Amino acid sequence: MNGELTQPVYLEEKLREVAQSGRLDYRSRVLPTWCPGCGYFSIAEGLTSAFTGLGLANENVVIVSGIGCASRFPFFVEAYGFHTLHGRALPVATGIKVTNEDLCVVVVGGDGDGFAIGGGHIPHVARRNVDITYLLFDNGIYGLTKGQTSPTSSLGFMTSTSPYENHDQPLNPLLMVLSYGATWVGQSYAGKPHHLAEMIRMAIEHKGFSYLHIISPCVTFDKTDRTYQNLDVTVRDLPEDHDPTDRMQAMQQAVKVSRPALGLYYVEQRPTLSNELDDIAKKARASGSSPRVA
Ligand SMILES: Cc1ncc(C[n+]2csc(CCOP(=O)(O)OP(=O)(O)O)c2C)c(N)n1
Ligand code: SF4
Ligand SMILES: [Mg+2]
Repeated sequence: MNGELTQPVYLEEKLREVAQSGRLDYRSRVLPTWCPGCGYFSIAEGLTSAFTGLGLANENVVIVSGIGCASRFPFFVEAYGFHTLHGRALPVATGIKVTNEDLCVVVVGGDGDGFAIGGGHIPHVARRNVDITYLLFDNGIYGLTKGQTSPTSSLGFMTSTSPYENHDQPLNPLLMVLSYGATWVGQSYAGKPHHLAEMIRMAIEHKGFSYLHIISPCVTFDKTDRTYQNLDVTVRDLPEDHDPTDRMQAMQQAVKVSRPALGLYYVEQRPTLSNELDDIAKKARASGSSPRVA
């Protein structure tokens, strides 16, 4: 037997090792209040690993959220944070980014926050290519309010608001965001923490609007559908020959909802909203006159 494997691992040593890795630099003193086993812990770990990998200074990061279990995130990260209103994180994040281009702006929120009450904002950040990262935590349920059916709940799913099974066709967020013109679209899963950390890092590095869909189990209110047990066997990787510069190919993968594919669906470089605003300002200065109003 390999002697090294029999060496005891002491907690103090392990904690020192984690502290030296730099990951704790992005953890605030507020301990997460999520239920034990919630997929969101894995996302928090992925985000702090991504920040460490990118070497981002805490004071250059802003986490913006709406309302929900997912949206408690800013409290747990040592950075600037803005816990806004339900569904309103994206317009606030847009304002932050266009007024201070140097900041790394990350929006976090759940499927209810993003695709129910806040669904009207996503097309506009996508088409305007606002240079922010949107991490959408999809547990297919309203976790914070104790487990109601959400716009991404599966057909047949039973909750307190669909006691005779959900009859509403679920939305397909990946397909929607791809059709809105997002310039970076990917998918990951809370059960694959290394994949998740890498995808978050890539999303933040992208110049423009990056949308990362993260499938995440709500272990308290969903015991039957989006469980680790079920997801571990249904998720798959995107095919090796997938071309992420081809939006149609990305859409063809996005419709395969029974076997969700993980990875980078689509990427494109296009001027950001701030680039366009600079251009408009230049034109306005050059014209020397007030803009014409019809
Ligand atoms: C204007 C408004 N409407 C409704 C609510 C109640 N509410 C709080 S969180 C939430 C849904 C949260 O679900 P989701 O965004 O999926 O987040 P999760 O808790 O699952 O992480 C709702 C409906 C609210 N806070 N404000
Ligand atoms: S209720 Fe669900 S989503 Fe909310 S913290 Fe608990 S397990 Fe996570
Ligand atoms: Mg949810």
